[in-house]
Amino acid sequence: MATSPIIEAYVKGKPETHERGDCPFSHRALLTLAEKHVPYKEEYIDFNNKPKWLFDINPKGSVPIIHDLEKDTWVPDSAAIVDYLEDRFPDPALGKHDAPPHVGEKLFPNFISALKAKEGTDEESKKIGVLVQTLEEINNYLRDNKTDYLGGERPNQADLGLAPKLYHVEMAMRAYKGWEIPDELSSLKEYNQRIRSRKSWKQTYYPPEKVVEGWKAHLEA
Ligand SMILES: N[C@@H](CCC(=O)N[C@@H](CS)C(=O)NCC(=O)O)C(=O)O
Repeated sequence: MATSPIIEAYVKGKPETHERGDCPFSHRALLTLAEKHVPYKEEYIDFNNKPKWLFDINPKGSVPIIHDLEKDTWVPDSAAIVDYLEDRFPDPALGKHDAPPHVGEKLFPNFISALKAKEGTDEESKKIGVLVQTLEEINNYLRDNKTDYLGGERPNQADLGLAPKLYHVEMAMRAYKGWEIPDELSSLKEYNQRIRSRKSWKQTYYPPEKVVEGWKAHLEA
């Protein structure tokens, strides 16, 4: 018998076709629900036609947002959501949104700078260099600590925050720059495969094409 959902998770996607969108912040919230085995139901927000209630709950109009159906509590913002879920469903513990280790914290801004840099310019090489340094920081932590996940033997919130962003880095840089994570960063590459083979990842997966399509609009802007 199917378990009734306790949480509704509103994420980027297509409500008509129930297709999940390419949001790394939504992904973190969904991974947290999946890793904690919370019964939840996904609802999709069409970014071209956001419902008015979304702005009443979150004036920024961003997702993810969760609705705790038992407590009738609404929580916007991925960091606040994972903190709420940690208190509400403490087992298994994943830590709060700022759980250590604090590595790769500049990953997303450094990736966006590299992605947006004009092709073939010195600026582009410099920005890709900075991105590689950030990836090295993550790689070296995993390598030196001989650890499967940033959280240790199991993922914690440092992993659930970073892994969806690493997915965007790999898929968007490959598609738009013909760039691959350097082979020397083998601990990072193995880590990406390891976390992507988890049940929680498979349950919350969206294909690389969604990532590529999502960044297209930003690159044309
Ligand atoms: N600080 C927010 C950021 C969330 C965010 O930027 N979400 C994007 C989608 S990935 C969004 O909803 N953007 C609104 C829009 O593009 O209209 C969080 O962590 O939840």
